[in-house]
Amino acid sequence: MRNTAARTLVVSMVLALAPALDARVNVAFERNGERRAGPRFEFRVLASPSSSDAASEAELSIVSGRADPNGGGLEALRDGRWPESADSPRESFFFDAGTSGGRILLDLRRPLDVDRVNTYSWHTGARGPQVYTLWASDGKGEGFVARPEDGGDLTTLGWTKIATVDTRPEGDEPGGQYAVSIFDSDGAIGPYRYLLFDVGSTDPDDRFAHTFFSEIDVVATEPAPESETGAVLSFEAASGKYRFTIDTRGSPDLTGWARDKLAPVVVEWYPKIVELLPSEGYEAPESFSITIGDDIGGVASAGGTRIRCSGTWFRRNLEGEARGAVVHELVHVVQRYRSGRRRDDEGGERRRTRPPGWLVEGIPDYIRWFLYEPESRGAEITRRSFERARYDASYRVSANFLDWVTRTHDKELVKKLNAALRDGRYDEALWKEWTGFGLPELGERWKTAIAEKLGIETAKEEEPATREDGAEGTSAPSE
Ligand SMILES: [Ca+2]
Repeated sequence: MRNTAARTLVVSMVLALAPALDARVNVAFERNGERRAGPRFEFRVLASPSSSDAASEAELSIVSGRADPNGGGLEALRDGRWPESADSPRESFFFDAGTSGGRILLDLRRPLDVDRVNTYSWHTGARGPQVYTLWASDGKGEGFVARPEDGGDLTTLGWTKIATVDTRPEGDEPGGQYAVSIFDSDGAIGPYRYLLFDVGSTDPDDRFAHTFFSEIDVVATEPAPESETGAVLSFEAASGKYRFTIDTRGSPDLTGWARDKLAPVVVEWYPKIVELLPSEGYEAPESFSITIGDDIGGVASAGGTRIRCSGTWFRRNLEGEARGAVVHELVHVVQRYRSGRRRDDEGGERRRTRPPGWLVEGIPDYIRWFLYEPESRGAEITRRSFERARYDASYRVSANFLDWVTRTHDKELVKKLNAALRDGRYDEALWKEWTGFGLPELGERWKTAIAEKLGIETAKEEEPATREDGAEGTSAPSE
């Protein structure tokens, strides 16, 4: 409430209020003329310099330009003290006479929510007003240059222009005590670590016209932790060949888990899945996104290159099936099976076969349960699930069937199936071609093998199942 009131005052009373580059960023400044300027550095509206702001702990350095050796150095700008008279070089910082100004870097040492940047100056002549451009950066952008010495476009070096400041009075003597306040009318200016003051001369015809800066204050607060706000995390896999993001803004408390536990699995397994499922001329998507949110229902789903995960389900299964569910969806991102029509080599149209749903879901569960987490034995057929087990029952039951055919008949089965499905040439006859058995017969042989393993044929009376049935536990992820 106090802030709002203060801003209203700023608008009505300060010398000037200029809209800056971002529509919400304002530059307010106030000048104490000769009579009012005094050692108390008090202004009608704007605050006096502070000794307890974030700049006190910041690192200040000159990026370009030369400090006037008669000045007090950069330390004078953050010591919370101000000059006691209008011409106090040792308590001020200013660029050297005869130069065109320079750049001052203020490093907050970590990203903070910057609410205000205040700058103060004092001199009786052309060294009183302030002329500078304020740039800011969180230091995280691609190609960020922390110390841009030369001209050129700073926006291409990871910097954002915050405001241009020019407090020179028109048609009046420039001397006086100046306070500048840069603020956002709608909250913080932004989460920034670096502030760059690109300082110019106040009069190109006067070689001494360099502002006597008294103090720089940065009003900033620690940003809310990611576990409260969530984040959009970026990652690379296969040395940068693949890129993906994980957006946890819908489930902020899962941010740490997403970064530390989920991302490494995706980094390792996405390239592996691409290798497992090649086909002629096919390039798997190079970027995809994973969104985790409490507003997302079900378990997880994939649409194109977008994976969506239910935050509420994931939260309950972090140590269990959560990561495997994402591995399953990653397979969908790589599969890219299409149905419909396509043109054949002669330009004629022919119908593609529609990929059977049990294979569309069985292949992801095969990779998940038998390659990614075989130790979990999550796709085993048990005595309890045996009767209802069919090779085309989809998800983990079909995965079990695919694993059995792979082990007993064709090590390349899933690779070949995937290629046929993706190319739209899948045909049930392929099973006979690859294994010597038709699909229904393979299904029977698979069940017979399971029965032998479980001792079902020899058991006269089935024992009651006592353990949790892994094959029909948690609902399997759906596409
Ligand atoms: Ca200060």
